[in-house]
Amino acid sequence: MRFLCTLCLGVLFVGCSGAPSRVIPEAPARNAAATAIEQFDADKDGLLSEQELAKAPGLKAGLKQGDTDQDGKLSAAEINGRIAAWANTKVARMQLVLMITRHGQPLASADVKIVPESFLGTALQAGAGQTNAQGRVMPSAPESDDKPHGLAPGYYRIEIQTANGDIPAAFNTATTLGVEMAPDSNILTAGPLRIEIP
Ligand SMILES: [Ca+2]
Ligand SMILES: [Ca+2]
Repeated sequence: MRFLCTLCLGVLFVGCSGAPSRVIPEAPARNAAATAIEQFDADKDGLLSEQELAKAPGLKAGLKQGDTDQDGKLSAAEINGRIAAWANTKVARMQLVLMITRHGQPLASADVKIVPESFLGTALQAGAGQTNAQGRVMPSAPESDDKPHGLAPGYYRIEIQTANGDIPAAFNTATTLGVEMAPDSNILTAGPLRIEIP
């Protein structure tokens, strides 16, 4: 059934098998939105522009989804709106499927880290995984009885590295890649997130 859900939706919602969803305490810090503004609002207008969000690729990935007044920027209220939306879904963890290619070919055996944006606090756990021969990976945070495979809703940075360390910094130490893990994320509902490394 889990497999079927993945097929149908591209994104697996915990609880889609009909079992009651459980809310896991991987919740963002209460002051997360204010911290984000504090960290990234370089011009001090109280809003985060696309340019300012270059330093927070996870949040930037959620710009379109969170920008309810459509001014091209995120306010603290808009970020709080997304955090509330994550909580309202009562989804504990969701699956992220990545397809990674380099020079157009599947990138096998690459280590992938999915790191929560630091302003979210310490409750969210980072995910990890390694690509298979097809360049596919479904990273997961550490699992336990009440924490199934996958990632809690949130804003995450994506870091990709290989054993010989030859992947450009824009894909790892200075990553420009991010994702908003949310059931209504327009990135995730489109299917696997495809990443091409030059
Ligand atoms: Ca600003
Ligand atoms: Ca806005």
